[in-house]
Amino acid sequence: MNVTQKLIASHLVSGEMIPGQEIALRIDQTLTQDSTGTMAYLQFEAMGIDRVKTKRSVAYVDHNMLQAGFENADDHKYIQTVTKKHGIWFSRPGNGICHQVHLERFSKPGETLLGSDSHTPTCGAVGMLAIGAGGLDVAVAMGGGAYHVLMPRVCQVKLTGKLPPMVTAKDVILEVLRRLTVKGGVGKVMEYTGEGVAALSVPERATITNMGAELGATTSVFPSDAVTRQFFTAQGRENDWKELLPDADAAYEETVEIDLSSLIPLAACPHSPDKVVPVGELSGVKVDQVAIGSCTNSSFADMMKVAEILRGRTVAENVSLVIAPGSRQVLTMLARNGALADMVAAGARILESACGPCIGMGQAPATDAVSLRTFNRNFCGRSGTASAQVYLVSPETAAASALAGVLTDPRSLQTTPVTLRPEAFPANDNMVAAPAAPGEQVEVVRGPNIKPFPINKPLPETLSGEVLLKVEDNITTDHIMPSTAALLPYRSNIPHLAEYCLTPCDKDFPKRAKEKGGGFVVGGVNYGQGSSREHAALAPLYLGVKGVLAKSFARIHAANLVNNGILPLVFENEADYDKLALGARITLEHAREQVAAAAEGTLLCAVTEGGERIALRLDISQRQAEMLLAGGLLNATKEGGNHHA
Ligand code: MIC
Ligand code: SF4
Repeated sequence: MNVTQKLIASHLVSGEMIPGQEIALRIDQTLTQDSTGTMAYLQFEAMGIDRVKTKRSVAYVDHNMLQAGFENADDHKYIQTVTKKHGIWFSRPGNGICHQVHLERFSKPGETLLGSDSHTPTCGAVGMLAIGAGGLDVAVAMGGGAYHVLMPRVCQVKLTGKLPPMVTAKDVILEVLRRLTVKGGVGKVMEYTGEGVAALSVPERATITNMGAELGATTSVFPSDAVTRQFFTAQGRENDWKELLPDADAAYEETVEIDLSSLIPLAACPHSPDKVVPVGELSGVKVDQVAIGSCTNSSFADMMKVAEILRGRTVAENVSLVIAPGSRQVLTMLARNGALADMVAAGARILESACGPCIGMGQAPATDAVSLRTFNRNFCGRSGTASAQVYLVSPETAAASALAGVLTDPRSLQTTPVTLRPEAFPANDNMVAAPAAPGEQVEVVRGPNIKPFPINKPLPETLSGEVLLKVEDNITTDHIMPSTAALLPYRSNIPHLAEYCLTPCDKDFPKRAKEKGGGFVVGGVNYGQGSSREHAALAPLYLGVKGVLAKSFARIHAANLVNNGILPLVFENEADYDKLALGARITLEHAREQVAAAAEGTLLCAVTEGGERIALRLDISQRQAEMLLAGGLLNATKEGGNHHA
């Protein structure tokens, strides 16, 4: 078996390990962050379960950090108290970005992790099966329920050779994205193999597994080997380590080969992580902002490489350089060894250890600005400035360009930063609050910003409505439910958020949806790529969206739609996309019968006002059909289903 199969086989609750078939997995650990967590805990409370049943569940506060009003602070208080009550660990604000901290302090080779954030696969770097999902799925897992996912195809990424100086793990994953595109990983686990693996440190592996999310992959995984062991020893957690290697005769459904020694510095151009070109082709492009950090590239080693490049120099006059170390552990190390002083002396603006600019929480670039970021997503508008041009690059390219003021290939620098593998990290979990003892009284504090969330009704006999919006390929959840410093404080207030739903595509969408009493959205391929935010289903639900008709869907978003009773309908003939215009009326007669039959693979038939028949597929399991009939997962559970049993 390969590593992925071993992880799945050891956690299989039901289903067969045949690619494409639904399997149920036992979940050992969960994580949430604050922008999806509030909703996940409201849903967990709605399930009426007293205490989590996982081995470890951790709630992080790292996204909604700007406290421009009471809202974010209120949500933090809610998360802190609700987690204490139900047996969940609470990583306090300032402790760091969920994926970085979880990797450092709680990851465990051989275990499963389900997180309400699409970059949860980061912990695949140490041989975990780490998957991103919607908040409701994570709530179910906290309650001891299995996680349902399609058995993935396992794609081996065979690494040979060693990275040349100034070429980094970021360039490896950018190369994979260049070759496979943002939908190339759908339905797959990317498993890294080959002799090149040993040359990559755990944080380097984590950059690769983290940004594997941008391929649309179910997750990415590295073996747990001697390098992993050294990392665990340095974290003071050697007992948490165990070896996990593929068998010598392990088979894979697909193979991609990468010779590390042939790679060069790469950049993803606006506005997609797969628009990858060599940095050299962009050299000389004037840069206005450089942002270093995020869960992709904020490890101690990344920060040290940046500090070394900056030492004794000054950031170019036309550049604003911001740096956010990924965790308090990283920040502590930089403060102790003086690297922080080097960064500050060079003119860097130091941000707290959090997501920050990656999710538009501050540092929105100027109008038309060019912003270089070491992050993982450069979707249009995500930075908070619609006209900004965001490029994704390695920390080395970012630092070199910050000094030069123009996009610069870091190989032109005199310095040759080395990869650091510290022998001991300062491990201190004093900012992770322990849950209350069973039976101990804890009052859950709910601020006025927390509003009830919408719950769907059972599917009616006839589903009818107009096309409220027609969009193109690769629509992201940042289009469906934008996240900016202004909107993130309302993640527990769906009525407010809904006013902005799909507005980057059409500013009149919410108004139209309400006027028409709901209806349908029509999309292209890979609809809903990007984040795990369930709000991209909850806000449409609030506006009356009954179904989305698309050429194909991103995995997490499709699951979120089903969990909320919205039909993710796939065109059987892609050409039918062209037949549907804005305002066209679509009707699905005998919707309940059709949805029930869809689980067996039967096509659905929708009819337009002009009598045109459109064949649609619903790629759902029996379990999901029941959910859609009931009007979503919470209803299905209440009806006595065993979804969280
Ligand atoms: C993101 O990177 O888009 C986020 C913000 O971390 C999201 C979660 C969210 O929308 O809260 C994700 O990746 O799932
Ligand atoms: Fe935070 Fe950005 Fe990572 Fe999402 S991608 S978890 S916003 S740092």
